[in-house]
Amino acid sequence: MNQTSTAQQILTVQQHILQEQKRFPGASGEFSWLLSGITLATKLIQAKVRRAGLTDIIGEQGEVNVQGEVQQKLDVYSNDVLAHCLSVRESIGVLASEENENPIIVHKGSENAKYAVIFDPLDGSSNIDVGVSVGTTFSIMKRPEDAALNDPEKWILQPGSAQVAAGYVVYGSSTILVYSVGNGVHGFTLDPAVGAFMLSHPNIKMPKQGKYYSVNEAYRDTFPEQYGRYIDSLRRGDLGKPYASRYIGSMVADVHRTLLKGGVFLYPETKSNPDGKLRLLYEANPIAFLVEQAGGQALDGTGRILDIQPDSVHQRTPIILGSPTEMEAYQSICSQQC
Ligand code: AHM
Ligand code: MG
Repeated sequence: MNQTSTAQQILTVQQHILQEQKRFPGASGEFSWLLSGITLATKLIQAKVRRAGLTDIIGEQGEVNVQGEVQQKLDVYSNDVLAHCLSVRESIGVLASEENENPIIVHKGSENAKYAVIFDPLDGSSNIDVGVSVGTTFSIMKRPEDAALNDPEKWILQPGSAQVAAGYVVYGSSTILVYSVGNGVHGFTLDPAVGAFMLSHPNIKMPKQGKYYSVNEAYRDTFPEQYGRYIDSLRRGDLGKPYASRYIGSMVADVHRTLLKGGVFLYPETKSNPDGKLRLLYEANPIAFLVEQAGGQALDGTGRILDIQPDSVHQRTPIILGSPTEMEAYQSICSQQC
């Protein structure tokens, strides 16, 4: 390989975002500056995650968040870092996080503030103490024209189809950022030697069919009935071969595998979580946006996740997402009884 072809293959996420931005006439650069806040924060988070166990950062913070869950120290650190890196971006007017009860207004009064960023700073954080992958998810909404600066809920209570960008970072055996601005899905691997996210997975498309289903099967008896029949059908091999199961218990990691390898991931209603466990605005919506952009589908059991009109910041939703073949099979079972 000569030097020119090597250089042509090197594309950082910042360069990619700038290229994407050129598609929007009159783009000022503020959107790429906004996204660079996310890439900077997630690099700082991954550095902390990589050192968990070496510093006094694993374990519980001693507080309970708005969901009634015990906050881990890394939840708090990740939330603070994202809030800091994003609140210095002038184009952002509202921040909302899994870890904060209410959305935060930033740059109050600035007409330049036109985006809301909604995030889960460290999803799956209860896995940190045992060295399992965790992740960050983010969703970006544009301020509706009729939304006042001091009405942050109106900025963020929009259906997922209104997202202008969404993505996640998985802190796994490597650190990978996956994002979309509605023009395909692109993945970047952090090169730790240079501290930059490099394009490693251009234009991700889900395989038409995979070989895994991903669900917490311990709750199966409390799922709505169609899910049991669906899982049985996958195990029997009705789609051509019997499926195997993979479940990490960290949504970002389970979804990342499903995006790359195909298959299906589901977290339906259960007895202890009758509305599902995953949160619509900062978990289901960004993931559904990416899955659809990659050629898959994401449903709440019957309807499209991205069509749900939210009514509260932390509302939950059941979810089933996956490759075309698995989702068609689910819908066919559902059409008989759902
Ligand atoms: P969290 O946001 O409090 O970390 O919880 C969300 C996580 C997801 O990452 C994962 O899919 C799910 O909880 C696992 O739940 P369960 O242990 O019930 O299977
Ligand atoms: Mg979460």
